[in-house]
Amino acid sequence: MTDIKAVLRAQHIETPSWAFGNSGTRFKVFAQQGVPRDPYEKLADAAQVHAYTGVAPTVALHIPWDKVDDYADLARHAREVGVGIGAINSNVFQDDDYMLGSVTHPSARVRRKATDHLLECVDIMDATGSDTLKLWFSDGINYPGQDDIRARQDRLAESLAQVYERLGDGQRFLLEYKLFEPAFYATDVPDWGTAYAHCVKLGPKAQVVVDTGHHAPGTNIEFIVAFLLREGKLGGFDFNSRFYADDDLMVGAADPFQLFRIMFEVVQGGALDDGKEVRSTTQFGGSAGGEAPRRVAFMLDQCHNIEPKIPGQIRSVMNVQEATAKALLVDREALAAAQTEGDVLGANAVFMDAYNTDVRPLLAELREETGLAPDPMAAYAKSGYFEKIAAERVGGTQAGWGA
Ligand code: PSV
Ligand code: MN
Repeated sequence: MTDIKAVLRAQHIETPSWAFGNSGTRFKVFAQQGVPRDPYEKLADAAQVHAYTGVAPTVALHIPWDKVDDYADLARHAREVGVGIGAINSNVFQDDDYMLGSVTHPSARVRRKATDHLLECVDIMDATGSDTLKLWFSDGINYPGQDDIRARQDRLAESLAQVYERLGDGQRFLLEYKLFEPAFYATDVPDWGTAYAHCVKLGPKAQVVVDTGHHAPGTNIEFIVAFLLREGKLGGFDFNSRFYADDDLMVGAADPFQLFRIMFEVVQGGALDDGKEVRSTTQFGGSAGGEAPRRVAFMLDQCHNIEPKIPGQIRSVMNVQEATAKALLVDREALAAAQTEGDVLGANAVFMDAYNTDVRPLLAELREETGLAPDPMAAYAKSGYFEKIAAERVGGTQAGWGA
């Protein structure tokens, strides 16, 4: 039987540096008190999330939002405050040159510039020790006939191949898809199938990342998760929740049942087996040779536009933990037996029993066993950290997403 507590103790949820900066919609970015002025302060805030939850030991960076002169020094600072550097997120969507696309742009000069940025991100992985590059392209077209859809796929493939070649041993990239926005007619990587096809062609160091906010309403995300895991091509998640489009709200806030269903497929697919998900490196998926990290990265990709940021991240991590605990509680033997017998209602009851279990006491107990406070939200609120950063971080320019 699965040792549920051991798996939960080994869980690893990655926080995004940008969640600690100011954010908003295209209508307004609201400034909050105590917001970091630089990547060093973002890492210090992310370390608070890990300090109170015990399961958020790495932080994703976004380049150029987290551009510094010395990345090795930034990684040293991260270690000093108690976290590590996670995925490096590229950004080829905020330069005037990218109005008509980045790696799929009709101009070879712009494509070169975009691909060079992606290669620079691999240099940053080398300097920080990160093993994962996350690629999301805002590329697409707004009007029928604007550009050649098929030629844009060729250009995408050519750029991805260059980045793939540059990856070192133990490094990988995750290709992220998104249905629409900012392109409104045809996005160049709109869905998991497109991302999957490019990754399969490239080999084991290319995997798909599922951002839970990037689908058409009603899409069965857990099916995608099950399929990609079966193919060895699920590289990770960008967790968040949504009511309408890519809302980037706290994961588990809009639809905790969906999060549970996703985490159940993660458990079923063996991605959390005995807590071994953390940084094992064995060949996984694809056809070509080469070592690639096997783990599924559980990352948050959220913005806290109106709620305080550090508690917003703590709550999100707890929501993922709760969904994971419930998924682990599913009696899989009983479920399999009911399924084999064709007992539709019995199988559904096994599933729902786990979802309807209150796992908060279990998680509180687990935290106490590992020397943490049982309620991370209350412990953080009592710590005085917010009052300290609000008083200290005066002057300078608060970090934002550069929109
Ligand atoms: C795009 O919407 C996205 O999900 C990508 O992961 C970006 O890197 C991130 O959001 C920026 O917040
Ligand atoms: Mn994302």
